[in-house]
Amino acid sequence: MSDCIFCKIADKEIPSTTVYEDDKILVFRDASPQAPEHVLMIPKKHIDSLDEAKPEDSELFSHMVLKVKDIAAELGLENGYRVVINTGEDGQQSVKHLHFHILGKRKMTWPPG
Ligand code: DGP
Repeated sequence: MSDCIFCKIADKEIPSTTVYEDDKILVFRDASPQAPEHVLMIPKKHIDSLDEAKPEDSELFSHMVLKVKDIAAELGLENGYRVVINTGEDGQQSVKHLHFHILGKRKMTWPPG
């Protein structure tokens, strides 16, 4: 999508700090970190949100979920971490390109705000 900021990050039109990359996904540091470690995992393919998940993307989604623990290990999150997928208006999703927040290096609270 030409006007999508995360597509532009995936295409390297907008710079970001890459933590991990392969042919399907990019992991980069969040510009507004909410924890000492805060990265975003995105599919390179544009998908608006989790609400748009389709069966044909099941391989991509399993790849993303299974990569989380590798990223967490690389970031040194051996004490635990939180994965957040804000979805839609009530979920406070501000960027309409599916992304997993991976946050760590502090004790999280519950319930979320
Ligand atoms: P959400 O509110 O769940 O849609 O999260 C969007 C996140 O994206 C938010 O934590 C800030 C981050 N973000 C927005 N624009 C940029 C950007 O241009 N670069 C980076 N690295 N992060 C961004």
